[in-house]
Amino acid sequence: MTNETIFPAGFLWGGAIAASQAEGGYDADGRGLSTSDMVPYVNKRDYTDLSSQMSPSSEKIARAMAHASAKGYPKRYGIDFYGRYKEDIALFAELGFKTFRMSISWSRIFPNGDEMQPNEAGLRYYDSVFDELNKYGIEPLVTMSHYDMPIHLALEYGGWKNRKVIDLFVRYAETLLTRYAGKVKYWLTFNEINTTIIEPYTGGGLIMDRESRPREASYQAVHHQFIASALATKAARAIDPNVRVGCMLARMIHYPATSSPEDVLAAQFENQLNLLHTDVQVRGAYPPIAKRYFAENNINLVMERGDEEILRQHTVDFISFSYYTSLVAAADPSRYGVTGGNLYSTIKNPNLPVTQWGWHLDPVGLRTALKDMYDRYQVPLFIVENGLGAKDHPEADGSIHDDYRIDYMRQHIRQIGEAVLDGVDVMGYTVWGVIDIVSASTSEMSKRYGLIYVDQDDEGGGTLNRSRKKSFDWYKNVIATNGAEL
Ligand code: BGP
Repeated sequence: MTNETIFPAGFLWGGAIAASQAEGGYDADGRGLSTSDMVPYVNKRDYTDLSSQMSPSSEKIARAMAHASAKGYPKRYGIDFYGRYKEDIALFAELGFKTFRMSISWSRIFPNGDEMQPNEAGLRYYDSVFDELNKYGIEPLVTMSHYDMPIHLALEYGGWKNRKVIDLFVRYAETLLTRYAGKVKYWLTFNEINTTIIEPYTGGGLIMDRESRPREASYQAVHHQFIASALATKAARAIDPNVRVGCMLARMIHYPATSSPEDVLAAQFENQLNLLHTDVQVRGAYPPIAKRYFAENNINLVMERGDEEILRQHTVDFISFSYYTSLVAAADPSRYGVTGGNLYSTIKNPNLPVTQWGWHLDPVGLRTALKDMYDRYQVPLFIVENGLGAKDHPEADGSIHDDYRIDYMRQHIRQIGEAVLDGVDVMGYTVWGVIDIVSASTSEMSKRYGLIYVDQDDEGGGTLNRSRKKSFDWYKNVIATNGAEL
């Protein structure tokens, strides 16, 4: 029996990957080394200490630069989407995708990042990928920078802390917008732009052992990314008026640890700091809270004359965001044995189960996040990342009964439907890691999100063969019924 669907006609169902976690081909056709190529695979890491994994030291980077192969650096080989994109896109078409979220590897287009001319072989590769998607009627949704930038810009310029990188990014963005006008309608500038605050190397190319004032450096970097994003948005409108540009936020919704007014205030503050990034890119200005926060944390932002006008004039058309989990904030996090403050808080929520990686399972939080943001901004919202990282275990016949992933997606899609009934304008949903790819934070393959299994292990061994998990047919039906059958 087909239920009446809640989802609007034209709802953009699909899936998402990132170049640095999927492509491989790290040195193919003139591509330059990227920040993501510097992160080695380290087995049995402490998941609460992601920074050691996601933010390599200068010494680690020097060692990686001298390592002239892909072995031991999972993001250099990914799952060979670079060579197998036609096979993978055929699977996405079989799923019935309306859209496919991917990113462009900046160093494939500008190997060092500061060249005057782009690498034609890199541009040609993405022409082929977009042509393949459009052949199946799948709308590309493209992120310009998803946790990667040419390592040359990190090493020689200091990453996004250097204002000169703005012009280099705008040159890159204009190259993409011009080349792919008519092929790409939906653009995102920076993936999870708030990650520059949480993991400054991953988000902003900052090498933290060179930074004497890390927090100030991170906010200076993200300010430059705000300007770059606004100028890229301005360029988009000039080059191809048919495109729509979105910002992209890791929505990290925080609940108060108790109903005490102090804990409520602490949670509100964390949510304000998170939404600062969408405030700037949607409303066109820093929120009032920023002034006191910067003053109290000795963050002296250097803004140039005209910056405020740029931000005000060139705001985005829609908000895209990732949602995986919810967090807990407390006025005194140390009462819960948490030393690093509330950001990326590890305070446990006693009302919620957790994943194998300790992330709270909270589908209702997605509805809350959607309602909060729509109330605040009244612009269309797009969930471009949501999914369950889990250790999948193939049966003897190779099949994978990932009912846990179906259940996760079913519960979260149900809550999106509730938000639609609440009046929220939701553009679409792209499940994260539609095909197994290298984990961003841990560089593992065993943290699998995919509806498509890839035969590759954490050390890079395996056939790379693709196979459909149980969730593949389930999601195919969700799309075919426009969300009526979950
Ligand atoms: C988001 C990133 C994605 C993806 C996802 C899952 O922050 O935008 O790139 O990796 O997190 O995270 P992980 O792969 O670390 O489990």
